Amino acid sequence: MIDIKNKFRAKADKEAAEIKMLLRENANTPVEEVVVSQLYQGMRGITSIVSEVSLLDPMDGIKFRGYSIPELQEKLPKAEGGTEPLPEGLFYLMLIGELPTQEDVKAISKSLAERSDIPAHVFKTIDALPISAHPMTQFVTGIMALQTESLFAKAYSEGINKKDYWDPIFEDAINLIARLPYIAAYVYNRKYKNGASLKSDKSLDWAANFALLLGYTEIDFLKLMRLYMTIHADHEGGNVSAHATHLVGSALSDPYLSFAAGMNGLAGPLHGLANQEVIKWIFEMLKTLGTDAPSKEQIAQYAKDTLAAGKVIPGYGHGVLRNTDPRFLAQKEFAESNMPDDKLVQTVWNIFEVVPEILAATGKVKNPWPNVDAHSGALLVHFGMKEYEFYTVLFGVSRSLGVMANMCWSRALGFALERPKSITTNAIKAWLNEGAKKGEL
Ligand code: HAX
Repeated sequence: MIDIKNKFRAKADKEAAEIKMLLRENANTPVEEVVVSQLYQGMRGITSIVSEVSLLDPMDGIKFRGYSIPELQEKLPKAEGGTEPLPEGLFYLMLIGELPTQEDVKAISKSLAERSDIPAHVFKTIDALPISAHPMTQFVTGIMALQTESLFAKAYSEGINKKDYWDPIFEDAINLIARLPYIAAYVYNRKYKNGASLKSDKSLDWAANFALLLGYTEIDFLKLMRLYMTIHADHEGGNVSAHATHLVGSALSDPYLSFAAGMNGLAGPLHGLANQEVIKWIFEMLKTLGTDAPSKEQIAQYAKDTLAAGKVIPGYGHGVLRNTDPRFLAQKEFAESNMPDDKLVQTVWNIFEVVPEILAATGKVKNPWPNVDAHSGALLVHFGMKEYEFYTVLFGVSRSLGVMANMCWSRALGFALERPKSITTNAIKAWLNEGAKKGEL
């Protein structure tokens, strides 16, 4: 890991020098016009954050350091006999900006396995919650309890030089990624498996060991976890979980505090919780219709009824994407190879055939196509993981890869405290009146 850390530092130094040059010549170059409606629409489309590790194209979907998901599936190292990329490889790519070798990936897997010990108080803190607490609440509570281990918080209290912030941040980031599967699996076993003890095999890669911790040993589930942990890792910097982590980190809150903030955002139904909402919506539909194989006509009517009741169709739509999410397609391909006859999966595909037209017909939904959450639940149910309230925790474990890689970059580049300007409607009105008087508007 020390080689990877040194390589990261060298890359960050080079990039810091490039940004300095860029700013010397372009500090006051305007980026784009912001219109009044954007202030009221969640800042949609306003370019305001630099996140080096991934970039989202509205039509082509996410690219990690320039590589699309199909390219990653081809180019990232795989486990022996595996068909899916290893998420450690994606982490390396996001962190270093280059495709890793098999050896680089092995070094990360080994380091993660070595760093995965968790102090007992973390589990005791989770145990203080009622078993009925949502898995995301239990997960975030565990992460907060783990904050006692932050090397950055300790170094800061001892007066670390700001040039060295990146070092304990880097260590915290890797330690956190190493430990999250254990916290997640503890929550799963506590809530759904009568507190069964965790079984791990530290010789396995990170995602496969996570599958084992959750009690799943089927080889295809291990493959699914590698794919799942790869495709959910990052979605550029503006989505709620990435942005919240970045924002809180900009106050020099340590990686544990920052990641917990991001996870609280992921737990919202318009963001990561959508993955549980999708399967809940489908299960309710099957129950209402009294069938496990609804026709397209039945699905269409159910979707229309959902809209008429003033609810969203979960798993569809996006703040940036304007096309079918390649993460949906990667999961569809996985299902086509591994479980083409699964009835729930077929229902997901039938929903994909009828819902976009219905959403488009509303005339207001900007993206009627499925996002990542539309497919993931059906794959998990296939392998027996029916406890859908847990799904967002899986998403969260994966998301740590992207937001932690990004946090390493933010501190290594010395990014500033985030502090955008807010404004009142009265101030907007005054400004509009002023402009109208001067004939500028
Ligand atoms: N079902 C019903 N209505 C929808 C819709 C959907 N799937 N998607 C958008 N709309 C509605 C919006 O609620 C909005 O309605 P109002 O004008 O009445 O407020 C209108 O269409 C315009 O919205 P938009 O501009 O197309 O979409 P936004 O950028 O405002 O919102 C959301 C993007 C993802 C929040 C939205 O599409 C949605 O609520 N989808 C369902 C929930 C979901 O799947 N979330 C997960 C998104 C991906 C993600 O973060 N994964 O973790």
